[in-house]
Amino acid sequence: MTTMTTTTAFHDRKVALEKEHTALVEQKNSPQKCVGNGIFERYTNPVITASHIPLDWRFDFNQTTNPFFEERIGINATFNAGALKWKDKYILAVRVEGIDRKSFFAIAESPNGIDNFKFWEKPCVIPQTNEPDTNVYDMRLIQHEDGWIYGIFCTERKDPNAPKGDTSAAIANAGIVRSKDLVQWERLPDLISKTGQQRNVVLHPEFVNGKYALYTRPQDGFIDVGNGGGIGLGYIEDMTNPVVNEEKIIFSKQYHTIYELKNGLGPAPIKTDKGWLHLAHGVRNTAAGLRYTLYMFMTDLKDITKVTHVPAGHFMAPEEIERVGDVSNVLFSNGWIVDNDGKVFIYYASSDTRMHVAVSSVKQLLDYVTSAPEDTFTSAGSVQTIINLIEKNNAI
Ligand code: M1P
Repeated sequence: MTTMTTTTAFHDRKVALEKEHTALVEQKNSPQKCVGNGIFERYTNPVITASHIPLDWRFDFNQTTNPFFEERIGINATFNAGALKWKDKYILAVRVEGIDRKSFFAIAESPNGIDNFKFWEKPCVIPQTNEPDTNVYDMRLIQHEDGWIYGIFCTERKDPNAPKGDTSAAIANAGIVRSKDLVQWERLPDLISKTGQQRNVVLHPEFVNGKYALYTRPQDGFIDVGNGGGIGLGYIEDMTNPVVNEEKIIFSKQYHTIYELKNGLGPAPIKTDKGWLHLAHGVRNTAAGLRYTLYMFMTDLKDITKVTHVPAGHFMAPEEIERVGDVSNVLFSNGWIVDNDGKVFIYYASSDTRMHVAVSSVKQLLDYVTSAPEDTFTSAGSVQTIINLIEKNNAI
């Protein structure tokens, strides 16, 4: 290729990519046109995809060292984002996964919560403990009443006891950072619990009897929860020495439900005058592999170990394009934002690939959680639940 051609290649590709990127990031979003279920409204476009990642994270802009304006660093996926309303902006702490399979965190902000999510200048730098993380993911952002913003995430390392030749055995635990500005992060020790591995660990936003309350998900193995599992609750005296001595399972996995195989809490719960609203994921096995759906439940305002309401089945399941991705048939959420007017932005990822938003309100979610029928755990029970509704309607 002549100098003239490389010059043209560099220039043309740079201009075209910048135009394409700006159009994508600034694309307006709108609710899907269907009437829907009345509980939430899905939005048409994903809010963040791998293509939203800034060009200067991926391309060398020096014409001498990158004459063809080739991509130097590929991004594979953007998903499982923590969320926070901060300084009037809708903030996502996105799990960005490079083509090298490593995940890291990057903050993106939007002025309205539904579109125009733009990444901050650089990805988050997470300080290491004495035992460096191999991979980090799924950060929950929690504004705690102690004044810190906590980021609780999964840290994964190779299992030192893996048999020779086993290159995939890993150990998962909860890593903890905190910040006042979402730029400088203080790394605290990883969670110390007695129940094996941990994923989906979430901090309750308020003190409970003067202690930090932590939702956990103990598991025997890296993928399989084994004999463990369920959403647990434990207490910590001091986040700089995060020892949980006891975990009480407050929501177990259960036979023939959408959380038969495992479950895990999503974002930190939302406080309402009727109780704490929770969003979680449930996992069941199928001939086509694991299916992850989202479900909701409510716990008592004063006794957060007490589950008071659980609508049967899923709250949200993968639909259309959401079904397809790197890990297909998965919806996962670890972030939602409540506005002062009660509007709730539910940020969810589909198939470990991209981020979406659905919008609801505290009133709608409370109505759903307290009025949708609970599981009867049998087919005959499900039929009776439907008949009860038909007869109620007939009586109008
Ligand atoms: O691939 C689906 C999800 O699997 C894990 O979630 P869990 O521990 O509940 O099974 C996590 O790796 C999560 O990031 C991923 O989305």
